[in-house]
Amino acid sequence: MENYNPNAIEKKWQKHWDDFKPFKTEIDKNKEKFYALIEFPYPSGEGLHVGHPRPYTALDIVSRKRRLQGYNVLYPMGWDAFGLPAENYAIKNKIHPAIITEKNIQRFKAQLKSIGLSFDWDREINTTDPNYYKWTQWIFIKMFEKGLAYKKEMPINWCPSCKVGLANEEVVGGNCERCGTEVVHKVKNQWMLKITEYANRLIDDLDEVDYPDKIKSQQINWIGRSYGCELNFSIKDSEEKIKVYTTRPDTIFGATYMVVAVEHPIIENLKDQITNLDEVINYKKEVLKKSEFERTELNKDKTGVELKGIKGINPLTGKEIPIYISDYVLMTYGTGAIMAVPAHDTRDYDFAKKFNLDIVEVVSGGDISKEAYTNTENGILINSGFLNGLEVEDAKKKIIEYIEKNNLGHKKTNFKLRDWIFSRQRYWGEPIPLVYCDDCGWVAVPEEELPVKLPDVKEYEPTDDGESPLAKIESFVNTTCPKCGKKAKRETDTMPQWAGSSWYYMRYMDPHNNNELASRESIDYYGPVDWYNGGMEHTTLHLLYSRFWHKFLYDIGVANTKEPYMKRTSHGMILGDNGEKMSKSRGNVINPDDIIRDFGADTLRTYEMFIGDFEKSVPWSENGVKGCRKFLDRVWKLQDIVVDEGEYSKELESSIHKTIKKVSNDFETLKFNTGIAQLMTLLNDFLANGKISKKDLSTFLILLNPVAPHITEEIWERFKFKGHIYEQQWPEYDEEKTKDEVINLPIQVNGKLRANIEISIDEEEESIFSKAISNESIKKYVEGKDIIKKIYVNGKIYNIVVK
Ligand code: ANZ
Ligand code: ZN
Repeated sequence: MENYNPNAIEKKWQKHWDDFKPFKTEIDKNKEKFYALIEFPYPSGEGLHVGHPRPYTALDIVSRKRRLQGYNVLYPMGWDAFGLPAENYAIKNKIHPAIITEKNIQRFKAQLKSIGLSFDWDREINTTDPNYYKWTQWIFIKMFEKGLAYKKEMPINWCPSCKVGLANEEVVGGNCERCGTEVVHKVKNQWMLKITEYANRLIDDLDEVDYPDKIKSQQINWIGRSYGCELNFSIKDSEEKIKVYTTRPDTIFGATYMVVAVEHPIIENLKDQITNLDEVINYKKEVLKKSEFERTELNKDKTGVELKGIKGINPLTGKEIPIYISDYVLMTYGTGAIMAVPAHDTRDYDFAKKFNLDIVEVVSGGDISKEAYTNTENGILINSGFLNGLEVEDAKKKIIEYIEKNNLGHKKTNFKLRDWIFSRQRYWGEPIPLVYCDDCGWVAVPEEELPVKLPDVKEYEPTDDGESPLAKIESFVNTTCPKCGKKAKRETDTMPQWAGSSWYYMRYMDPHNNNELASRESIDYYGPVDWYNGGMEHTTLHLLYSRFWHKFLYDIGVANTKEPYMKRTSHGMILGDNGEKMSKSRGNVINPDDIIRDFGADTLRTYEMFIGDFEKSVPWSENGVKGCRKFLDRVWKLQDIVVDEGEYSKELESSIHKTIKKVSNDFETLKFNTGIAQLMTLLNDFLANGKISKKDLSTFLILLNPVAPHITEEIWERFKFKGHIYEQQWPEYDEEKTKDEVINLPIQVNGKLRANIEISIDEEEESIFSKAISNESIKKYVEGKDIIKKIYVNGKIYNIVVK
């Protein structure tokens, strides 16, 4: 028999799958559906890197296995193709982004096909296709009609390098998520989406889905729901009041000063009473230069200025307390003002130390001479009048009752989440489908006129003042008002990159529909996504955004479930062989094309799944690749030892049933590596046995097929088994036969055989030893003697040496 030659085999099967489309999905109500989804890629100019196939192969394995188990599997692929890189390339090379994007897509697609992924290519989508973004625009208009899209002048995060506004989610540590440049604030008129309206549901509905805890808690923290109360502090000799937001009303007796944000209106309102107004204004100017990130950094030196000439009054102690402005209080959260409780809040503590302010302990249990006592769960209230002696939770209830009864304030839930800044001043995105009319205001483009297509432009360069390149195209900008017919102007901002991906999973269900984003029938059948794998970095971006859009689509009767994705998993990164992130500059990038050329796609797939824990980051290893290729070489050799027709070979039966069980289980629980290891063990058993039945072989091939689809189909065909593997059934196992086998183990004492005892094949040495020495025929040789050595040859013999 000739050697294993993956290149020839793999091309042959890829062509076969292209021609016969065994992975094409149609609605079939007699079959249970399974919808597997992986995050569709941005088709960059660099092509695929070895990180991409890891999640793709993982869900390909699950999909192939589920098909064999009788499910109707939807496993689609497409392109998230709007975005800055194509546009930046266009600026540099004066080539239209659509042309570059198309070229990149063709390359990506060829690469994906060369890996043998079982996508239903007839459902391919592309977010930059007008037939697709027509529906992205349609959803936006629905949101606009429901008041969820609104335009607002506000300071936004602005990346001076990308010349584009960013959403909060796109700012990481004060820097642009994309290019790392420090973000500045710029006041701009922006389209906003009211994601905050969904804040509670975005937290509460997480109970319904199977996501890793880490993802759930990251979303929950990002949304940042907190329960507290708003309450008014009077100002001495003034009608003005300052409303504060606190989550710790129980600590109110310890509020020894107040802080308001530098933007707080009280400064303007009481400017005649404030005696150090110049100092205040200067400080404000300094603070406004800083980013929100810098302002709220925990470990920095505290700064601030007292508003001299005015005093607040603590409504519970009746004491006059000073009022400060400081950068650590933000105007954008709560009420923009706080009651400061230095004994129990770290930032207040640092501030009080610096400005020599009173620190009054109101919950006992800490040592406030050293630091603020913040984790007061088990504390007891002190120095707090009628709250004294209570535990924190009880004190909260009692004080809120008091506050509400005395009209000082009321309970309040707050969120950290802000509305989604949805405008981008760039070319390569979906045009926002609205028109401005002097008489009618903002008017939606009528549905019949969608999509609003991106016009051709010559200059893609955004302007420094933050105007989209579209603003320069008169023929695009000037239009008529859909309502009154008068002259009107189009919106020239485009949507952010996250728009198209916020609903793409739905389009896959019915990708060619020209009348609806997807038919009711297809949504009812395929929805929701059963298993969605994607990057951890999208937890508070795409994953959150798409859950929001889905909930909106649910509210307007398009979606049929509250949540889009029933289960979410996340893969670790593949690092360079030096353990660092793969990057051009480090020179450690591995190109999957090279691996496929030198070792074959099946080796690449096997290796990417065998490389380590799916959820962990792991370094690439050339030796690991070679090892997987060797495994497949040995699989190929199985052909030489097939001897007869019959059922499972008696000697191998138990191994086979165990393998079916383990592989079936491991492929569903992200343990692809141990599943493959089990297949390697079974292969060893086969080769050690020296001969196998056709039934042994066919079962092995089906089990390995999801991981290595080409070689297994090829061997299947060579043995003239019926049809193709993709038409077979996943094997079943017999629980009884997976039980550990019992063997008779010869026991020697000082090298002489004295007994045989029954043990199970996996039995621990310790247990074998105690069985052996309590055996009657062994006892007499060891009793009263010193045991100086024990030698166990796994499953073969046990020798005890005594003196
Ligand atoms: C008094 C207090 C005592 C507070 C105490 C905390 C601990 P979360 O949980 O994140 O919602 N705060 C309120 N508005 C603020 C603003 N605009 N800028 C900065 N800080 C603000 O945090 C709520 C707490 O953060 C509030 O409760 C308030 O300080 C502060 F032992 O009030 B607290
Ligand atoms: Zn009009």
